[in-house]
Amino acid sequence: MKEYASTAIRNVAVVGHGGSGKTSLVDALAFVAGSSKRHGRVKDGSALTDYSPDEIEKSYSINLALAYAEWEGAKVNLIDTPGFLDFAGDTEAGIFAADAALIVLGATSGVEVGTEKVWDYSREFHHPAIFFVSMMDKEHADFDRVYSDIREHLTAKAIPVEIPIGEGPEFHGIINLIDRKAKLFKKGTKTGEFDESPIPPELEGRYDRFEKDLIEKVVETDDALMERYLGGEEIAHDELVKAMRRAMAAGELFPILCGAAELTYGVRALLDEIVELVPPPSENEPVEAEKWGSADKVALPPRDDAPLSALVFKIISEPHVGDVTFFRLYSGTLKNGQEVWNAARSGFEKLNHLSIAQGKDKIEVDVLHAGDIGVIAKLRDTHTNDTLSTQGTPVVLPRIPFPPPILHLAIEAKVKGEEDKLSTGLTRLAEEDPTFRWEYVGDVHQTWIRGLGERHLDVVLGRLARKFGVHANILKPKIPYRETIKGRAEGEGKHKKQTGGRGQFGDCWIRMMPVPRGTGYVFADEIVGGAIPGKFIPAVDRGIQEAAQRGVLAGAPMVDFKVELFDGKYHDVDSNEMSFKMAGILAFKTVAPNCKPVLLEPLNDVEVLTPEEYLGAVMGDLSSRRGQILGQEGDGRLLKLKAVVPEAEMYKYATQLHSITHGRATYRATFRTYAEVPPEAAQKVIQEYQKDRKDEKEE
Ligand SMILES: Nc1nc2c(ncn2[C@@H]2O[C@H](COP(=O)(O)OP(=O)(O)OP(=O)(O)O)[C@@H](O)[C@H]2O)c(=O)[nH]1
Ligand SMILES: [Mg+2]
Repeated sequence: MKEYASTAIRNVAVVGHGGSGKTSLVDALAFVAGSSKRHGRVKDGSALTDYSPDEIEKSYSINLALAYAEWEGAKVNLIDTPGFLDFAGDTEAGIFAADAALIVLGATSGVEVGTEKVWDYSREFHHPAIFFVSMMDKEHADFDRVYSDIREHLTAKAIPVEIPIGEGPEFHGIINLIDRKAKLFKKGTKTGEFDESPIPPELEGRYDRFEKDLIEKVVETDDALMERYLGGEEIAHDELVKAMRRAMAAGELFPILCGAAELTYGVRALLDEIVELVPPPSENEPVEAEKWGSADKVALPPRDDAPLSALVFKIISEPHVGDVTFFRLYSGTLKNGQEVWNAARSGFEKLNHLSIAQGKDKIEVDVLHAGDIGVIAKLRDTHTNDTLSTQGTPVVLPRIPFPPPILHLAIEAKVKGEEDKLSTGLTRLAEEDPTFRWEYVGDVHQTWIRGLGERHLDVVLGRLARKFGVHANILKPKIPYRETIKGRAEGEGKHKKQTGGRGQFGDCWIRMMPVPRGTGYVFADEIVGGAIPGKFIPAVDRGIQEAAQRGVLAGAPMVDFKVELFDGKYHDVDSNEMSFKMAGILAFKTVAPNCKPVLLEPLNDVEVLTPEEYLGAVMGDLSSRRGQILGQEGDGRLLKLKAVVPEAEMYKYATQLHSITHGRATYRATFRTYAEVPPEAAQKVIQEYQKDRKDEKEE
């Protein structure tokens, strides 16, 4: 493997809507360049970057994966990312680790929800972007429509630098608008070979229009060029490319190219443009890192002689290999076998078999230069988002902002007794995937898993079965209700037992009343004159707390109430702590039902991001879920709708929202507060609880 200096590297994240042709394009880029020996296909499960067993089974990408194409003296690192929003964590990590985005669109589908998402991500990180309209060979392919889609939905700064010759089954060539040449693909070509020819006469008019648009867009970004252009001067090819490169780096211009990845049409031109237009890491601004253990910042320039810094952006466990760590080197060099320092975990890691990845294949290298992307197997204790540096200059790089989980399901091990295996597996999977979390929710006695969508959680459960041998049943998550009281009352709890010798005796009088929401539980000792000896009073308190774990309506914990213990009786011989605890339990059970108990439910703050056309449908659906609409804000193409919705009504919301908005809307729900359940809904919950209890008793 040749060594590539920082100036000869290009880091490109290949992104786009699900099924837009990213993986096929990555495969074609690596194959056409000669860096990958075989042209794989998603359909056969042989695509370079869809190699995990679940990807092969499902024929879509789940994990980000790496490939490279050596072209014109440069090494183009390609990060293939998944298009489904359920795996947006990897998409975001891939864009973060790259220097530019290659946004793939299907020639028949144009801009879709996923395209909008990746566009937003790439803007968030201020990455230059190239659009590639793929699948030009598909029936109903329409380049002009995709172009106007991009302009309308994403940016007016996008501009074609190529136009197709023929569309759909007639697609057979490309005209480059800068070098005035037509490329006619050789039928049956395996590596995108073409014959160069003059522009076909019937396309000259169309060509002239696009060429003029392109030149005008480019000179607009450069005052000096603009002046010369308006003065009637012809701008030379090299000058245009230079201006375009600068404008692209500054986010002022986004070139559009086209082709058909599966036929390898247009792939050579795309490689040319990537090498020519995407800035190498050596041109990046220094990254601002934190000096470990201090608030000081250090600027790390993308140079070999700068202190070492590398960010781990993905860890995946691969069959026969174990954990493979993907990292982006931001500064300094890395040598095979070198020892590095993980400051956040205070540990050294030895980089044995330092490699780069071509899909699942790992190619060992001697050294990597600043800006390159590499992989390493079997690190001891390094996690996604950790920084590798040296102990002499310990630094922490900016972290990838992974999206938080938006949805949860409850699960149980299918086979009783496998609970430990289940939790071990879930813990490992959560380490591997920063968008996946799990917890045991004591309130409802259920194990909850959280992720970005049903497809995401489905994949996680598939891995749980395959890698850890635990099969799980999916359950409807129970709602963690609470109970509280709205009135006050008082009463007695008397525990008395006479069994032969020494008996048990405890008697207490309590008063219960509500306290403000969020206070929890308050106990006041108001005993005067020793009606209950001081040593027994904490026992009464404990008894009440224990009883309050199961409220009087639906067995939910009771909260936000105060108990005043104001009187009682004791017996010199028979009284003990146990007796007074029992008295406390009985007192709670007697008094609480007389205090106007009510059921509380968790409410969520819900934010839905939706195109305006679906606003009515989204609002209607939220209202039918007892949602209270708080308002809406304009946010460019999308509107942000804010509402408060009971957790109990959120079940399968992701699926419903997807279906009423054709996948165009996304949402985020976060716990807001507990509030009283309206009487009718409360009645249902109480009845269900009582029915369950009856069933349990009968069993
Ligand atoms: N006709 C035609 N089909 C293509 C082309 N490129 C990809 N496809 C097909 O489109 C489907 C999706 O392609 P992928 O490469 O898996 O798309 P992707 O963007 O990686 O999909 P995700 O990873 O799920 O987001 C596959 O069935 C491919 O065979 C193309 O250039 N022409
Ligand atoms: Mg893919």
